[in-house]
Amino acid sequence: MKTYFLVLAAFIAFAVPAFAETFEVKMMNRGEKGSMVFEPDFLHVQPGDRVKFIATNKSHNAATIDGMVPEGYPGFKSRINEEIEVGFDQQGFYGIKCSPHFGMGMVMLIKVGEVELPEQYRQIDIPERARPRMNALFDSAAGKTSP
Ligand SMILES: [Cu+2]
Repeated sequence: MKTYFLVLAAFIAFAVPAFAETFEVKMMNRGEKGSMVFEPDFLHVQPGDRVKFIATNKSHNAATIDGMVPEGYPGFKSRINEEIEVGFDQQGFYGIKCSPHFGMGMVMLIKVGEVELPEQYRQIDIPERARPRMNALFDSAAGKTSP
């Protein structure tokens, strides 16, 4: 039984990257975790997967946070109210903000592949109200709590 499970787990691990998925993230004025949120605010995807940012409510965008992207990644920034789809080919962690509501804590985190959170991400200077949400996301990404 145990051997069977391990074989099955190995099969799934190899099989998954073959099917690129597209995930949807809503940009909302109010969600389950309060006001000005990405929902969900944490995604674990595989290289090649895509994330579509949906303008559920107006006046939001999605942009990478400076210093919270893998080395060499140029970053992205959508226009306000724009619905964009971003492909994530490079493994690593991507901190995402809504530019107008960064100061109100509108952030999310995307983990691509099987990687450890770089410790320097916790040192990046972000607005005071974004800090507790980001720290919670870092902790859940590190497996300390569930998102
Ligand atoms: Cu916003």
